[in-house]
Amino acid sequence: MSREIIIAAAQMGPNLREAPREATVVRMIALLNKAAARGAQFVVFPELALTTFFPRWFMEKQSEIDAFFETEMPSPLVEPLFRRAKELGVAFTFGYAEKTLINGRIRRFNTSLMVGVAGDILSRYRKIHLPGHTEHEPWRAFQHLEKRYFEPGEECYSTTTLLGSKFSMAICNDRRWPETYREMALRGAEIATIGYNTPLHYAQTPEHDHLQSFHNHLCMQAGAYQNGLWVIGVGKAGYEDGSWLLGQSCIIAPTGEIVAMTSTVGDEVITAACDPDRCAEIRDNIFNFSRHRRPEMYPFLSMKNETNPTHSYTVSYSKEPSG
Ligand code: CDV
Repeated sequence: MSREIIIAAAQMGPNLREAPREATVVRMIALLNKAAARGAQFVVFPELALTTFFPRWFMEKQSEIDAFFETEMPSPLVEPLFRRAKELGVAFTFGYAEKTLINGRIRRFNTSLMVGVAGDILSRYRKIHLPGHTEHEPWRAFQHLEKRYFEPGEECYSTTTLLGSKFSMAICNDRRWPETYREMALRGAEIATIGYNTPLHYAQTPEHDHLQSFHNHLCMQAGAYQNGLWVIGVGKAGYEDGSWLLGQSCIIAPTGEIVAMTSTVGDEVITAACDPDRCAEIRDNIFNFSRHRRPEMYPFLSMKNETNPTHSYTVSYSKEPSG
């Protein structure tokens, strides 16, 4: 029996800072309806789907920063999205800024949730690879203060069984790291979901700005192929509060082929029939881990950066004071 799942990537256009969050949720529900009308059983929304990409601004007042965070989920504002998905019997994943109390300490994470067909939260992922910097760097056209506003997630990638398949979540910058896909695949994941907000301008190496789209697909297609995974990469796109964000959201087969891709930088749904059994085309053959992989020959992979003698290379290459 086929385990095929119809998956939708629900790309979002810009969320402007002054846009009420209710209006954003209305747009997400419209995308959900459109996806369901096309038969989608699972819908993937972008990173920080409820707000503008606020790490682009340096803000000193914690109350100003906290205005972008959610303290409960589903919050009353987001509840209509959960309710509509449940009515439609559609599972979904989306990203948001999470503020939470852990052992008496307030913590903030860049988080995504996986929500099942009955509207229940099945799993949570907190972004592991936080890009950017912690201090205000006025030389940049805009800031990338994820390292200031969020703490890195402390839980490893995990898998969630849903619709008869194993899903794993990652967020934006995670997609550039080969370890992300390998860890997921070693855990048996068959479908990786990755929401992103990627500015077209990269301040440290602006000579790479024209490569943003290429690098986006390069890393996700390689991750899919080298690990025999479906990859669903979904952006928040378009001109958002003074910064152009990359679109080209896509659904990638375990062969590394893009099987669906958006063609606008606004709200747009694409779908594909994703058969998890196709992972075996890769995993039973060219990347059969148990037959061909040689972990004992890759000892540096398990070393921490500071104990790895080649780590100084990356430090000395940097042109600007921070990453
Ligand atoms: N939201 C992100 O993680 N964005 C990064 C940018 C800073 C390069 C990304 O990897 O797309």
